[in-house]
Amino acid sequence: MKATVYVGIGANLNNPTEQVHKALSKLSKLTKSRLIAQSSLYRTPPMGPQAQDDFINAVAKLETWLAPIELLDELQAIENAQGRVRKNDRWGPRTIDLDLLLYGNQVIETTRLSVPHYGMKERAFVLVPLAEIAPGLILPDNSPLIELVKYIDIQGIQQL
Ligand code: A4P
Ligand code: MG
Repeated sequence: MKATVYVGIGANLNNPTEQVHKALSKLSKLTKSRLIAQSSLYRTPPMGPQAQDDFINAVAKLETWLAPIELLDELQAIENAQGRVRKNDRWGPRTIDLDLLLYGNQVIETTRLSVPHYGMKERAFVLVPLAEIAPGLILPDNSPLIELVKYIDIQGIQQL
């Protein structure tokens, strides 16, 4: 069955702007899927350890015939192809991070996958680009995206 999904993209190493563009290009060619919309790129202050560069963030909207876990596999393959090295430093620097934010209206809790992404409701670097391409979105828990955006701290978020 076809689903509308949103993917959060983040990078802060090795020319992050180029990393985000590369990831968007890969997403536009993803098997069994179609890229419907992409947000602007945003420069955002790091959440977590502050001694790292600013991030470049964006959000992509896709239609996909891939099952959630198949989509996660594809996203991780893109991360790996772009030289993502998984380290133990939580929220540390990365060449590319692709998070499955939403898969239709589904709520998924498995060992490999939590959807909606656990942090998305508190993160300006997710909500702002998401609201740019999906202003009318209602999350699976029935919260309207515009309500969430009203109350988050958007200081330091710069649309490029
Ligand atoms: N996983 C479970 N659910 C999902 C999902 N919905 N999407 C599992 C993607 N993966 C999901 O992910 C670890 C495991 O989570 C995966 O193997 C998958 O099975 P990871 O990408 O290796 O780990 P991570 O991203 O380092 O960890 P975490 O805690 O998810 O980090 P976040 O939450 O992604 O935060 N500051 C700014 N300004 N912008 C950013 O983009 N990003 C982070 C990382 C920190 N600070 C940031 C930003
Ligand atoms: Mg991640």
